Amino acid sequence: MNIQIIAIPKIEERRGNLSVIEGDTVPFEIKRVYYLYDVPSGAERGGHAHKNLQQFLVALSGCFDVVLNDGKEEQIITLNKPYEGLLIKSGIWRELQNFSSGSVCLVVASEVYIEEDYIRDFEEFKAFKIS
Ligand code: T46
Repeated sequence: MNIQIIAIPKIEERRGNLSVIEGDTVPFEIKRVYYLYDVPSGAERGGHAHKNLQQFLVALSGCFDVVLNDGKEEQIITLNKPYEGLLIKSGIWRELQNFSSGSVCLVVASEVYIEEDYIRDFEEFKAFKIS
């Protein structure tokens, strides 16, 4: 599947840790950053794929599961470390679930927000994958 776990450099000090995402951390030019927080227990996010967008997801706090589907197979990745992230290339259906209390999901994106880039219907996604 076209995903990858990428380590984020960590600078450890007695006064705490610092991690930085910059140009060479992700394989795309960073155009947008957003984050999911205050996700209620049992709520799910995502439930779509992107035609072009690449994204890098990091659990800045807490943990959650990312269910990925490339049209052929499903894979579940649990994110729970602020010093590693999940690169999701284009054309992959994702659902985010099992958010722990207080969790924060940082998303670093390769493009600005374009609603036309979304495929929000799973049947449409499967048709997109075989076209
Ligand atoms: C993804 C997961 C992890 C904006 O106005 N600008 C933005 O940059 C984004 C991301 C969203 N929005 C609006 C569009 C909707 O009215 O915010 C609302 C919620 O968006 P959405 O339902 O797409 O949110 P999630 O959490 O289901 O999905 C988001 C990303 O859209 C998606 O690409 O992979 O987070």
